[in-house]
Amino acid sequence: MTTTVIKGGTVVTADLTYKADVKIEGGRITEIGPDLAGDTVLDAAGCYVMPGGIDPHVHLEMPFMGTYSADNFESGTRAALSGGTTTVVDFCLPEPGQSLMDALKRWDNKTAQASCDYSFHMAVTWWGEQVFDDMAAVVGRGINSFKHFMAYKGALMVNDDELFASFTRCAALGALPLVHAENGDVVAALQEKLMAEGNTGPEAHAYSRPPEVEGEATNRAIMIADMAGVPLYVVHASSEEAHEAIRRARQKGMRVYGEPLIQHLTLDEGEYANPDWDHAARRVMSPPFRDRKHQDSLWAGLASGSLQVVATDHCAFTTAQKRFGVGDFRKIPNGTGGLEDRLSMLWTYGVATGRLTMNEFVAVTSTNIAKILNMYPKKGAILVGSDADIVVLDPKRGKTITRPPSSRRSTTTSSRASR
Ligand code: DUC
Ligand code: ZN
Ligand code: ZN
Ligand code: ZN
Repeated sequence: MTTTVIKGGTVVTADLTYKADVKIEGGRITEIGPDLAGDTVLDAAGCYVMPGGIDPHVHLEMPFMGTYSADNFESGTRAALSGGTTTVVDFCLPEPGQSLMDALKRWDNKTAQASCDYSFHMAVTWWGEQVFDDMAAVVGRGINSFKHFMAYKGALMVNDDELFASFTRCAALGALPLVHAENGDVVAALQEKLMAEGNTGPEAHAYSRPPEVEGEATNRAIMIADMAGVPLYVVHASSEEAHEAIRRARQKGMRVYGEPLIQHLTLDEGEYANPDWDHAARRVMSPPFRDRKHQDSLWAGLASGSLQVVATDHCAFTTAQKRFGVGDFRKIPNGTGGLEDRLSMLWTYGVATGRLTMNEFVAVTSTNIAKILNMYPKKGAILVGSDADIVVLDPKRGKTITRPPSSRRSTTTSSRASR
């Protein structure tokens, strides 16, 4: 078998930074050390050699809000690879009444064109005996994480009795429940009120989902998980209220994990104040972007370890799809992209600004989620025997992403203390 050596670079893992060559054979790392030889030699002098990124939260070709998210497994995984993400985890979404295994067949059929590694979480979108039984079969397929939506009333949302039943089932199966934590009843009521008052534009999307809606649901999910005796993973934690709930639970010794998105770390609510409808609508996602105080809380959580993972919730829609919601913000498909840019954005706004160390960068983009999802040390590590899913990052040739001038000033920027 031919061998490849990544030569002269600095290996950066979640724990260590050291100079070494890395030898690869048959898709695995076979040797790490000085002066290695191989059939192909890749010059990594001046570069960092890190475990490939894992994005545990993507929606590729997802049926949602009357349409399908625009990136499929072909374009989405290509974007992932070109940005240094070598594994993505998508969400299999059964329709109401559909068996989980039937939904999984449908999701299996979507992946033929995938060019990076992938896995699935299973969503529990309804509850019944069939779901209870299917959950064991899903775990038998190697899928050990179950997502629950506490929002999207009348569509994906499950109620507290269903949450408790499913979390209890997860506990019995040794599986990990995930939650999209927003109070869907309150969101629906606020949406109606805003529409009745004539607030129909994209900014009303943010007004309908204030941080309290997220904080309440995060606390509730944590308490329900505690009663069911199961760990909990909170996807797209976007606010200080959600972070506080997670932090408090962890201080009490509970295994609760929090996942901020790169979008919430770098974009704020001022995006919705942009007078260009398309600009604001392209940024409509749930939870919405927040003011800077929430961003600072999320960055602090990543540095201190109370938050563990940076993901994207990649769920891209075209401008034409976003325009379904002209005149009614409730119909704007929720979602933004990020799969290609997560690592470079986190490097630029995290490592280069001193908010995160390089080792923390590796931890939150790869190693921590590999451990949480039982992929470690096959993934998330530079170790002999690990998959050769490797990113070579050249800090001198960083990708530069700037905001368009029209969005540079936000309503909250001026009040932010300079760092
Ligand atoms: N939020 C989004 O913005 N899009 C996909 C699903 C979700 O929860
Ligand atoms: Zn969600
Ligand atoms: Zn999502
Ligand atoms: Zn691989």
